[in-house]
Amino acid sequence: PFLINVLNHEDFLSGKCDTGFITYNPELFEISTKTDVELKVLNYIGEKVVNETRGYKPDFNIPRVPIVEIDREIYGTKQILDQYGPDGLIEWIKNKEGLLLTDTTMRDAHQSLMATRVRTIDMLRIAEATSILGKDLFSLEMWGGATFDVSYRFLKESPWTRLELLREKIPNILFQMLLRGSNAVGYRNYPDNVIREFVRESADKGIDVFRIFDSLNWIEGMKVAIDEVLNVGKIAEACICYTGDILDDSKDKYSLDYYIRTAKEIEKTGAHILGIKDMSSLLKPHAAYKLIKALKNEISIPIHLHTHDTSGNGVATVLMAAHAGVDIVDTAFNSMAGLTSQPALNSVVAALEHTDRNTGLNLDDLQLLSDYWSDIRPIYNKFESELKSGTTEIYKYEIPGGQYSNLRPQVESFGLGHRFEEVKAMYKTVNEMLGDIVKVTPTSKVVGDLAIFMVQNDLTPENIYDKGKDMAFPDSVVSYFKGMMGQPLGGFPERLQKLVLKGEEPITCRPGELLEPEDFQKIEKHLRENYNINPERKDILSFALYPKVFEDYLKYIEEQGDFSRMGSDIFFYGLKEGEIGEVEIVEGKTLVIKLLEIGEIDDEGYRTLYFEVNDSRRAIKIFDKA
Ligand code: 3PY
Ligand code: ZN
Repeated sequence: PFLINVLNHEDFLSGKCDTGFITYNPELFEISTKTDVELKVLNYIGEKVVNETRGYKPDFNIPRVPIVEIDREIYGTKQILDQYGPDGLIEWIKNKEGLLLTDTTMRDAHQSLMATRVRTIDMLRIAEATSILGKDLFSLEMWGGATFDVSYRFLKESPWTRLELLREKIPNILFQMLLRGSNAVGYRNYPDNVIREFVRESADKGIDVFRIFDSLNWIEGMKVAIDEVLNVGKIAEACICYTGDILDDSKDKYSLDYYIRTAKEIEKTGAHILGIKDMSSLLKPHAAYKLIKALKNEISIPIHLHTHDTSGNGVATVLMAAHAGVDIVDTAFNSMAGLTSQPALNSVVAALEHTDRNTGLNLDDLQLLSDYWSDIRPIYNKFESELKSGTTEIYKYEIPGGQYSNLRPQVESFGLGHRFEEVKAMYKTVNEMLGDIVKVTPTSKVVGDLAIFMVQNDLTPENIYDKGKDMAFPDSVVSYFKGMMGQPLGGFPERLQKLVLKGEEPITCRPGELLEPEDFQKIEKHLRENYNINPERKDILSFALYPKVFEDYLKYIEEQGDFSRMGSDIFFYGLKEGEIGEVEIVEGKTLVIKLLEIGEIDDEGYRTLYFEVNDSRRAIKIFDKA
């Protein structure tokens, strides 16, 4: 249609148009873009309805968004960091008597409960209320870990935009991210210049606290990231990943001594905070007390505890740690807490009222935030695991929270759903074969991949030792034994390493030392030439981290459209027959769409869907793949 508009324009007809024609007459092109965007939205909804939900959509509550008065002067931990720098903030933490809390709802809670699927739009709606009602929180963990990859891969939205928009709406609470050391927000080692640039860009866009870990507790693997965080003047929180059980003398590989030794090494790196990262919910309440008490005597930097509630003992662990003097703990608003997620924030606040570790947070305010998330959560129901209660079997299997809830669908995707119990038992066996290692992304994937491989091929450890020289092991296992994820405590089991590597020599240095620096200019050129974007540093980094995922995302946006402003109920379920939904297409522009009817399938396999869009009738045809 736009061609006709252009051709009929009087300047065009009189031959007066030059290169300024388009600039001076933008309205001529509006019809085209409008119908194009509209068509893409209808197609998206049509595909959902015809090929995914087949017309089924549950009823969802309208989320209760608390009304708050915006306070431009609002003051929180972010202002302390900005005014007094990292050292000022650390002093402030040390002088604080009450327990400080981090809320993980926007990162680990949904990563662990609902496969990281919570969309930016659902975070933005509650952002201002979080800023006001949660003003006394220490930080919000809202970025990093799996959120980066999943945003692009499955949600088709930019994680950078999420960070920037949340930062605008929450100016007062520290933003925290999870950084997998030299694996950044990925599953493999990246060149040092990628790690450094990524830290710089994340800091520029709004991250204040970088929680850095190495999946083998190998300090070398964290040093580049820590160094860069120190360079940019943000908070470096370096972690020890907790595994084993310090209460059990028969488990002596990861003893109290080991943790004290490692904590001292971390303090020497210049990190501002020590993180205890209990990703698998293995830190029992009394172990937490013992560990924190001992560490408080041995190091002087503040301690931030991260745990999960998989075992059902999460709140007890937090309270015992609080009693032993831990400075900060991770929790999630109650409606997003428990099970494989973090212990319940509101419950911890209530438990500590009228004690010397009182958090100072207001329970009524926190309830409003929790209520909002309890309205949002059902939209993501299909991503939740079947786990209904905490389980102490986690102490036996040592599987991290996020992996535990994802393991069943993963095992099912291999056609092994009926052998799930065997896979879990094999996970434990594989851990023993590897010499009892720290299991967290990406080493947890190594253990999971090898366990699935063994169950799938009916292999026992003996079979592996007998016939392993002729087996092609999963990529992650090869990469692990090559030393590409760093060096495990006590070294690699040599016999297995030889079988896996088949003559190839493993490395013993930091993988980053061997990797060629990334050529950012080349990436910029590639993106400029192939996509309709003006690549910024964040785009270049996204490509450096996830080339295929990022290109697929760019293609999707160009070809299918950008649906990041579409409400999540429509994004995941489309519309029901007769339902009216509002879809914002660009800021301030909304389509009111009613799905009138889903037509019968025709001879060629298509269904016609009839819509009303802003009072005009539209019909589109969708191929029914069933
Ligand atoms: C991650 O790396 O994403 C984790 O949450 C590890 O616990
Ligand atoms: Zn976690």
